[in-house]
Amino acid sequence: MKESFRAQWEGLYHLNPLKQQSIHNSLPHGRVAVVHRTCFEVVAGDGLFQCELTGAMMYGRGEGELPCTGDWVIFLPFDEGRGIIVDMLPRERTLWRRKSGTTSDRQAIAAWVDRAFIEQSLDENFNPRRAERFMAQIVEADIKPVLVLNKADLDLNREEVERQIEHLARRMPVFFTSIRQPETVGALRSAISPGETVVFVGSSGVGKSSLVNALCGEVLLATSEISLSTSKGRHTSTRREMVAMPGGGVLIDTPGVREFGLTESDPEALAEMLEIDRYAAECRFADCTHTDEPGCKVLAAIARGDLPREVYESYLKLRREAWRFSASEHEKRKKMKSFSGQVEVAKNKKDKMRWKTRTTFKSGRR
Ligand SMILES: Nc1nc2c(ncn2[C@@H]2O[C@H](COP(=O)(O)OP(=O)(O)O)[C@@H](O)[C@H]2O)c(=O)[nH]1
Ligand SMILES: [Mg+2]
Ligand SMILES: [Zn+2]
Repeated sequence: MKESFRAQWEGLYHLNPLKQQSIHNSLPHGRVAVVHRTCFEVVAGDGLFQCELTGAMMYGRGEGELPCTGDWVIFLPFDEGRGIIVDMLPRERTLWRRKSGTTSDRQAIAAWVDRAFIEQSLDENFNPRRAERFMAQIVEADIKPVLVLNKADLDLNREEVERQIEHLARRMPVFFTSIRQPETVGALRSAISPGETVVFVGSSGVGKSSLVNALCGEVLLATSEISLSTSKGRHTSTRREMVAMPGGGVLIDTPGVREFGLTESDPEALAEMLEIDRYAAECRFADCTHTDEPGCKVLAAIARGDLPREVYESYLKLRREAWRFSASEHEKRKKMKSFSGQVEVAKNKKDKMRWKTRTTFKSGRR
């Protein structure tokens, strides 16, 4: 059992040097494979552990700072296959989901990600605008994007699709896949290097879980078909999000993510990603917003038909969103400041009171 476990996770399990920075560095560490409500399944050097959090871990952090799939945690093992998480290593390359539409609250989806596969299916789900949005957020998180267009067996006009993603194909690798065409799955598999962590993002139903299963050559994740069927033969009762692909690579499946807003604002990076910067450099004004200025070369490129209007509109929308987000972050920090200010004032008052009582007491004794 342990042997096969080791073989399966070989390539995933290595020492994370950041562990040394933790005060708990004498304990074992591992990666979170899936988060249940309060239980974290941790993959470690000698097996899988079902872990809970210590009180300090649970209450000392905001929701966005709780361990997510892919995170490295340090845990105290007890019993067979059980443990308590006492610390979490500082995160790198994290993918976030924005929580409730307008606020800037965010929740971590996956951490320590090297590449994100933006998956869409070649039916009504295909949407270059959404792919642009995903690409923008992924690149901002310092993760490399890949576009995976699945269900290539369906007869969507391939040439038309290729025309619509021309600009995206210049920014990231593109794969056309189908779980019914093994050679396409094989091509994607050979693009995944040993030891790298790949997260699958995209709407529900595009075939993320199916593709992860196909890449691994076995049914590790429940797909919508399996979860709908009542067939008893299938054994997918244990939910997983992170799996090891035979021959290398750690794959993280995610449920359909709808709220996937930009969390940082870097209009220049956006301009580069959507190739607005090609024209923007020549605008008459250095601070041109490319909306109504005279001598704007971006607007000229649209008029000439060199820059697709949809891409430009995508750019404006993402830019607005990024600004709105950074504005709300700013608001939040301001509120926090004034709140801690009030706490200070209250504390000073209390100290003074205490001082007063004490002096009265002392003088009373005299
Ligand atoms: N025609 C076709 N159907 C697919 C393909 N990949 C997945 N599906 C089907 O799409 C549905 C959703 O798949 P699932 O993996 O659960 O999608 P997820 O929600 O993204 O994880 C299932 O019925 C799959 O059988 C494909 O390449 N071609
Ligand atoms: Mg799924
Ligand atoms: Zn301009």
